[in-house]
Amino acid sequence: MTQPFHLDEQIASVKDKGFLSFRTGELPTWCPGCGYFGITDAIYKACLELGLKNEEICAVSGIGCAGRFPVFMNVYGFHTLHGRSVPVASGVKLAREDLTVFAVAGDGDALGIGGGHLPHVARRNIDITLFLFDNSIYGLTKGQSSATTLYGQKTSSHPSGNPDTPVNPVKLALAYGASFVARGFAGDPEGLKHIVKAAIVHKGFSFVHITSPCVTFDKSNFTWNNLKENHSPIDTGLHDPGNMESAMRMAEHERFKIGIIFKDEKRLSYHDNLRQMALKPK
Ligand SMILES: Cc1ncc(C[n+]2csc(CCOP(=O)(O)OP(=O)(O)O)c2C)c(N)n1
Ligand code: SF4
Repeated sequence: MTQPFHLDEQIASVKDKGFLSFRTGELPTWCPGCGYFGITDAIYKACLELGLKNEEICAVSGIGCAGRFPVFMNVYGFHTLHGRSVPVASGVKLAREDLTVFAVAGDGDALGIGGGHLPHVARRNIDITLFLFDNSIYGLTKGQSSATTLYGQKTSSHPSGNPDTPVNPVKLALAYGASFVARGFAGDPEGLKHIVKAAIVHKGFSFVHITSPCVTFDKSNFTWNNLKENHSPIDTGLHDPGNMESAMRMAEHERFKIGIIFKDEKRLSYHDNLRQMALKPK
């Protein structure tokens, strides 16, 4: 487990510099132009604006380029096994309810090898936020097809085209019963910041699907140009995030709408549920 103040001298030099206080002194290992920079920036700023302190946050990741996130955020961190950010983050939250806990995962991490953890964290409504860094490819291992790779897309594992149908991350999260579901875009860090703040504040399991380009291994699908062209904000006058049917329709037909798709504020979080059950006569 990394410690939030392990780079004391470097941290002291960025103290009082707003969101930079969430930045570690580690040099980025991400490729120039990778969408993950914009996501990280949005998360730093959201935490700053919520008034969170470094030692009040724990970021847990799996393995992948996205998995490097805790190395770059000056908070408590776990860089765990591929696919296991959600169960480890759940464990941290169960042991330390006072912490704001993030699970960070790529599309391979969260929806491939780790996909089996999603229904359980959602149905238990454990109060963590999952940031799904979705670049629709395996970045770290050099461009193999992932669970969200487009049908027919040429990748290093499918040079003639991906024969598999991609999963729909938002539809999955809704179907599993996540009490907060939203989509953000790495190219809109300001909009993403607002979504991240709402997700953190939500009491219960928050699922944030973030589309992001892998500039090195995907030259055709999730490119900056394609993503910029296709994304647009949700029309809040037309969509009610309290309405599951409307959220499901959006998940199915509006794959690039950005904003809060679903929110159930009445449902008890896991800890609140336990407390309420303890009060009931035996
Ligand atoms: C159990 C296990 N299986 C496979 C791997 C190899 N591996 C490391 S990262 C990764 C996929 C990375 O893709 P993704 O999760 O989408 O994250 P990205 O690198 O795109 O951010 C794989 C298959 C591993 N480290 N551990
Ligand atoms: S390989 Fe892709 S996902 Fe990984 S750092 Fe480079 S651009 Fe980003």
